[in-house]
Amino acid sequence: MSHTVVKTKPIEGQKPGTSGLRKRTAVFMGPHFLENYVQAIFDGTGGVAGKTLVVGGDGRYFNDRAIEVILRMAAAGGAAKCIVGQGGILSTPAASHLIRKRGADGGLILSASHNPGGPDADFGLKYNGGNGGPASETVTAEIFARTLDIEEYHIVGAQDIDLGTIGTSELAGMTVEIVDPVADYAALMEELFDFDKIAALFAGGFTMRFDAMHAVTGPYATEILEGRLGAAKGTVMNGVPSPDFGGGHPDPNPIWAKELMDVMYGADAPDFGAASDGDGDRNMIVGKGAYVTPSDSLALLASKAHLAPGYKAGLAGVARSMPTSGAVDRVAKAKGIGCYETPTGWKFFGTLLDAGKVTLCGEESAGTGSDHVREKDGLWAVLLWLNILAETGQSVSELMSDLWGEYGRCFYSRHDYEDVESEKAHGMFGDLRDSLAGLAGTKAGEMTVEWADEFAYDDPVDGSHAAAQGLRIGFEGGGRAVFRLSGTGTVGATIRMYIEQLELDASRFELPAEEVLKPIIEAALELSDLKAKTGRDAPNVIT
Ligand code: G16
Repeated sequence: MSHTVVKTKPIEGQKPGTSGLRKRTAVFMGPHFLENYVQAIFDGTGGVAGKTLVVGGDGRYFNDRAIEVILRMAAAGGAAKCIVGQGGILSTPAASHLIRKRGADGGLILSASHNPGGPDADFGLKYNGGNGGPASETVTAEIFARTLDIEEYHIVGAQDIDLGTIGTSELAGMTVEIVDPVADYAALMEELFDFDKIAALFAGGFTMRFDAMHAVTGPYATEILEGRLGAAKGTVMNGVPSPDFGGGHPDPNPIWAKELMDVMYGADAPDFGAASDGDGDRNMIVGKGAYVTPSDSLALLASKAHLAPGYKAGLAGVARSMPTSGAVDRVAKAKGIGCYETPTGWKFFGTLLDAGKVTLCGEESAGTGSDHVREKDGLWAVLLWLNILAETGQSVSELMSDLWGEYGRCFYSRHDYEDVESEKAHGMFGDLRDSLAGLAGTKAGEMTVEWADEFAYDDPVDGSHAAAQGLRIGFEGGGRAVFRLSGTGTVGATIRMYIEQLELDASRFELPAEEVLKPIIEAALELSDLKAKTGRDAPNVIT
């Protein structure tokens, strides 16, 4: 078998974002692009000689072709073994689990997460370390540095590996093991949750719809919900992964999971609804006519996790990303456990989880997870909800009303301005940053600014410092607005504006969020001058 050393040059645009590298599929398929980035990952992580890697992805267009390239390059680099999900399929949390369970040195996960897939849409590649979590800031910087001075990559010439057949084969001295992508993950879920109790709930007539959005959780949800827990056939909708996600946008929020929302807000709605994203790490929870925000879901799970066997000893602590609402903080305070506020990106939870400081973490961007893996985990969150519903016998709405009654309600919303001209977005951001120091005391509409700052984070475990993690404006009365530039977009810049207001008056809990949040939204738009500076009248997506 030939080992080829291909001379190459750095390619622009290989700076990893919040979660690996995401680009248009056509860019990844361009000459040397994928190969350069894979070589940069290998080199940036100290080479792959003698290592074991987990490889798999969300099944989007180019997934299988890219895996064949990665395998041939890993073989050329002298890797001992690659463990690959059958058909090239591995959800992000399942990959994280497999890395940990097999003691692998790391893994390559092919996904652009919730971004659409297909030849004209998006592709992505991320590296996870031996703890099963996203590469740390330091490793990401090493990989990026390597993309800037790369001169060659290594690849063996070989026939394609048959990804469809479970078993072991050899590729230029490297072992390739094709594994069932679902089995190990499902076994882990059985350890954490009371499957008998949840099965009894379904047997008693409880109904559910899970929208896999034509993405990777289809096979996982079908096996676990319909197979092991006895939920009715048809509980899982859009359950067959397709290379372009059925032409959809596999992002589990009320906008993109409209099909599920229509079911849950329609006549004869089932008791419980949930959805997951492209690579299976995000989740959306919705009861009969009752959407639960990700921030509220995190708070509810933190308050009731002890009802599931895997968490019966209680939680060591909780963590949330900075733009996530403070709902979980109030639960943690009442429980007397630690609560950490980290920058956006799951990687920042890794050190806290590894050090045993937190058990549960979550983000406003529909991610919730625990120390069972080092990624957020969509189906895990759904199963924890099911376990809680089975134990309490309450409905989603009842659980949420009780939570608000106990801790108050954090009204919350996120406005996304997508594909803004990069220069304008950065201009607006820079101006707002410059004005922060003088904002306290400023009046904007009905609101008065109490404080403003730029969020920075010092990791309490490894001491690393992360600067420039979002602009925050706190208002008198406890309201807050946050501005961030997305790290996962593939075109132009995406500005996210997050708005939050804690309400303790129970007579206001049922008010529409838009009404409660309106004065803060207007004040935030005025202070940032977003509309004039970006030329955008309204957000593209409101969640
Ligand atoms: C990724 C990270 C998440 C993070 C999100 C933020 O999500 O894994 O931890 O919250 O990006 O995205 P943005 O920078 O666009 O706000 P995913 O699901 O895309 O991998």
